Amino acid sequence: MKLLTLPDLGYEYSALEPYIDARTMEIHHTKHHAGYTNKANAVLEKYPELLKEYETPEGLMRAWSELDLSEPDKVALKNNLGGYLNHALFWRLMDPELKPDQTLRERVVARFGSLDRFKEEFSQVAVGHFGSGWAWLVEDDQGELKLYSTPNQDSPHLKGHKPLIGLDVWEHAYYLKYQNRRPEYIENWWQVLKLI
Ligand code: MN3
Repeated sequence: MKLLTLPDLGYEYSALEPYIDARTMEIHHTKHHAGYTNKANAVLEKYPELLKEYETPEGLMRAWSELDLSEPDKVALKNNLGGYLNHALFWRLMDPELKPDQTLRERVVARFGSLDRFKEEFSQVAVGHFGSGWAWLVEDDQGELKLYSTPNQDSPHLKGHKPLIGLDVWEHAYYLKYQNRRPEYIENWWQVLKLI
């Protein structure tokens, strides 16, 4: 793999208005996501062998627990590579041009009973997560769909799980528009989630 580059959103910062405001999107992408990208690269530049050994950032994240780095660098890589990957997925899920994934939708309905029931359960996980973190729908190592939250920028890849849907519940994702009203942000987020 190569050093990371901040991915383009592929759509305007204003494209998710009124549910997510343009100013929040711009700061989130150009400051937060860029910061995770740069800080992950700062670690990778110290350990160029990682770039040779791992083909993808996801593969590197999955192998994180076994990496032989100094403790501060290891923690920095978990936080910042996690932040890089989590946000790259998050932007893609909300791309107004994204076509819904019918296969995933059918799997979700089979697993949770209905799309509405899935949204309710996912929202409960997101609302109930204490502090900064993410709510996830993942495919676990047995191929099962699961819901849970992770603290900070911890990636489901750390558990060997494939993240399918992720919702950023850090205050930086919603505070300008919603202040402390996380449940309202989450309820509105379903309007901009295009994957299912
Ligand atoms: Mn964020």
